[in-house]
Amino acid sequence: MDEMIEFDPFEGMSDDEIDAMASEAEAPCFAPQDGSGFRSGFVALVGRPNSGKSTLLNALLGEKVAITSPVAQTTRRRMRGVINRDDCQIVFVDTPGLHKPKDSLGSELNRSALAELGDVDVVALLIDATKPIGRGDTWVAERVAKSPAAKVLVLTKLDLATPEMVARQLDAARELMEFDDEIATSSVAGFNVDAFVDVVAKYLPYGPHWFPVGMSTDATDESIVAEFVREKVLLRTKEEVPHAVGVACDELSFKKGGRVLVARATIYVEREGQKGIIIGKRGHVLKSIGIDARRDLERLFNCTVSLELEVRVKPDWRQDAREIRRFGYSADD
Ligand SMILES: Nc1nc2c(ncn2[C@@H]2O[C@H](COP(=O)(O)OP(=O)(O)OP(=O)(O)O)[C@@H](O)[C@H]2O)c(=O)[nH]1
Ligand SMILES: [Mg+2]
Repeated sequence: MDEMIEFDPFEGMSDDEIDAMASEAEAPCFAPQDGSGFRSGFVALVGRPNSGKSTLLNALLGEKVAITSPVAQTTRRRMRGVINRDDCQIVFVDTPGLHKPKDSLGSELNRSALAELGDVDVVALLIDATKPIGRGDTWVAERVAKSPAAKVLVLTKLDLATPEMVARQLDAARELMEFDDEIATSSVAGFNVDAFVDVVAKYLPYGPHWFPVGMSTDATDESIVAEFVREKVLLRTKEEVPHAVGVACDELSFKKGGRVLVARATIYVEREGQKGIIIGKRGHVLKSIGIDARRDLERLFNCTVSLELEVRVKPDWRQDAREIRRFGYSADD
């Protein structure tokens, strides 16, 4: 018979030392007993179009990374913005506004926003303090309520609302669903933006940095160029035109040791008439789109920007899943 060699992993340890080792093994990672552990996690900003999600993301980051406009469905790409504090790292996810879709693009935008509900630690439901709560909000709240994440009500645009409006809106929002927390903010006035960070930080699990500390967004330089150009189109056109516009950045490079950004982008529309509107008389609309987009890009990239723009027609691209994906507006991107 083979001789058995007995191995005692606790050899030489006292009972107290063994107990201490066992309780250490059970303790969750990064969670010291004194509560000083590092927290990290994901927070989705969701809500109806125009509720102020992207404006809040920019206010949180302290710089303009996401595009914003009064046009519904401004945001088409989910974008992550990262905040680093000594005690936590919070990844905010800006999502497209939830709405009743009219085309394949609209359905894709909804899919993209709804996908976040199951994937984050906190869902922040943004509700505009100045707009009556309606059936659309009920539809959104029903979906948010099903998320396993903590739910925070964020009343937005406080600078535009009277205290009476705020009180009424809070009551109406509380009727929609049960929230774990609530806060009223104004991104424009910078009111309660930091306090919102404090609120969501409480609901994050203990965890590591998910993104390098110097990284404020996961958006590529190409997508930022395309989106900044699209924002300027949204701000200059009306009715159907803003919705029919898709922008692709065809070329981007940094020259002169990073002091100059050279980019080329194409603005796509669905009809010849829309092309004429975007170019304008003697090209003046397109020129001003380029000037304004360049100014914002120079501020963000902190360098000189050379931007070349072109306008093309791509009939009915909003109904074409392949084109939607090519622009980067697909929920799977
Ligand atoms: N006065 C004021 N206006 C705001 C505030 N937050 C957002 N807005 C304005 O509201 C409009 C919509 O803001 P966005 O941040 O683009 O809204 P969104 O929820 O991202 O919209 P979608 O991307 O279409 O879903 C813009 O014209 C913003 O300037 C605020 O705190 N105060
Ligand atoms: Mg937005």
